[in-house]
Amino acid sequence: MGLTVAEKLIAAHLVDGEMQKGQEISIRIDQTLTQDATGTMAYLEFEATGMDRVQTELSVCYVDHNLVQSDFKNADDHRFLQSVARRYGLYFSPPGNGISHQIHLERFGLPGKTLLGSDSHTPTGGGLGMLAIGAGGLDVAMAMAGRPFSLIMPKIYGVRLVGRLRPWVSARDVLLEVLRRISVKGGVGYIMEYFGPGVAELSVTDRATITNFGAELGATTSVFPSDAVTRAFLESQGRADGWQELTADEDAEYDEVMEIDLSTLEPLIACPSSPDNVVPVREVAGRPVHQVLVGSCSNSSLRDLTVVAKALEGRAVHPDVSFEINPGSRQVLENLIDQGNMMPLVQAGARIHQAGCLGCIGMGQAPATGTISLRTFPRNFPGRSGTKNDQVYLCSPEVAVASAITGKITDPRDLGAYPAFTLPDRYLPGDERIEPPLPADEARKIEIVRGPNIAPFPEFDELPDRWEGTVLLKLEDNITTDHIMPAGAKILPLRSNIPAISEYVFSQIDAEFAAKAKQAGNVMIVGGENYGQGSSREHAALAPRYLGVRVKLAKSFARIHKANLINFGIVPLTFAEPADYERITAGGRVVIADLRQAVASGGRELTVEIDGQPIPVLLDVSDRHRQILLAGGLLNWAKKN
Ligand code: MIC
Ligand code: SF4
Repeated sequence: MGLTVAEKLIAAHLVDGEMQKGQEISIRIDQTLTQDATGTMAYLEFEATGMDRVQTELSVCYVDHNLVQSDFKNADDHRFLQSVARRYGLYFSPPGNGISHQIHLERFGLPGKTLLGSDSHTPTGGGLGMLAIGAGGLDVAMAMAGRPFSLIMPKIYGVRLVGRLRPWVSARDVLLEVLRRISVKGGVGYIMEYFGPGVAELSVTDRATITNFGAELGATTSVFPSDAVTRAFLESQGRADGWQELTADEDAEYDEVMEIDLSTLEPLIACPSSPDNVVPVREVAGRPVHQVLVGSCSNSSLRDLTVVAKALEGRAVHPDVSFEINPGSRQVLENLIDQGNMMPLVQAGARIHQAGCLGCIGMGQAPATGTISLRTFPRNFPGRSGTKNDQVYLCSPEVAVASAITGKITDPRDLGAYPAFTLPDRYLPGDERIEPPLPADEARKIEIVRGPNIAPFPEFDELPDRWEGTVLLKLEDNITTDHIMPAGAKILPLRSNIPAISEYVFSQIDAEFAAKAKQAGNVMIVGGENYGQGSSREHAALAPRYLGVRVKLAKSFARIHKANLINFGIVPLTFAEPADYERITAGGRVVIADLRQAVASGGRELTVEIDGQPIPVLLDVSDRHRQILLAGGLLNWAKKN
């Protein structure tokens, strides 16, 4: 039987296990990326491995999230990261250079390679035909130390594209359509692989928008083939040498297939407050908007900003709208200026920001109370914008600009003719500020700069024989890591300091959670389906663990969060009978009489006693995971081995 693109990528990197769906496999990692908000921890963890230099073909340390320097904390972290990159042989991309995923696509990503990134939107690289996977910082640290990455061999979901997008409809609408069909948990356990004649109609940055936003399906990653379009993109980046063709075999078989006729798509929009709450724009057209943001790793390429600039030529932004541009990278900015497309933005009244994540992670740009904010971002989880009860809609750059002009949600087809534009055959590289790795002898002389914001990594104990605790929270389906460990301008700067950031665990849900957890000492959290969706932030496991959370019981878990729980010694249990969820109340007293023995035994079934009632639960983890849980976490385990 022939292979899909994803299977070929896995086969070429397989170091352990068999490519049988549902079985654990390990793959070699060629490249890694980190961003600052997860990177500081990842490098503290890398240091703990005792390695002298990264072992990958290429590793990049980006600073793109914590750009607001309202005190010393973020600036401290930036200096720490720069010194770490110099010391351990990484590329370093400083603040202002742009978003990790956009820059990686432009300057480093290559078809046929594997990329592990400490950010859930790492699958952006799938647009180039890479196997690009998001993971917790500790997994990325281990990959930098040369260890293979372990994952469950995913099933392959083929998305067959036919036809061609019509004017004013773009890549964002393709994934909104997929989200509309299969929801934020529809991709769990799958790699989404795009194929069919419609693929050739999409540029690499369009493909990257789709694989990036595909993170919202809960998928392991998403991937496109590498073809002539990929080669042309690499040529435009002066990197054609790295091109290789990578396509699925004629007789490749997908576990599921859906077909999308691009020519039938219309402009779509995700309503508050989930990326899968998708409707055609015309259904919500006319609602007044007060903020429109174009940016983020999903939609801030040169193409995206060029369309916006062209649509604004001779037009102005509505006076009630704050229209803001967050460029994806310095390269995007340089080329936009070079092509003469910055002027229409400025003259139309756009607010131009530095390249980076900014409001996408609540670093500024919070919307006004009770108003609608339209964003070309991948996430609109409740409160993520920084405003309580926010009303954030997700849409394409086309819908964004049309709405900014009219002051209300607008189907861009109402603007008339689609603006003509061309993109450069050869981009200005825009990487003046990217520092290449130092040679090993120079690197060894570098001293790592640790400001007071960098707290040492906490020590954790082994799994106890018997565990008794309290159900402190009982939560519904689709709880995000933004609920568990919120971000935003106030909390993000504490990412390098676990004791400090742990004070904010679940603070959106219960402002007293941290105090209650410390008092209870041993805590269990109960959740519904798809628990922990969203970000790769390991702080959503690490900080609760610090507060005494040792067991989580849910109907199902999101992939990265489950891996992070195991990495920090939190036991991820699922209900054997989902109906038992109803039998649990917050405040319940939990006893797991033989926890250690149950984890060590290798058995899948165990019993948890909650308020005296036995509840059958499952522990679906590999043998390696069991060893990690017994040791109290991956770092403890790695030190022993
Ligand atoms: C996000 O979009 O949620 C983030 C912020 O980029 C996260 C990483 C983080 O929490 O630092 C992600 O997507 O993994
Ligand atoms: Fe940054 Fe937003 Fe992309 Fe996360 S989703 S990496 S915060 S731009």
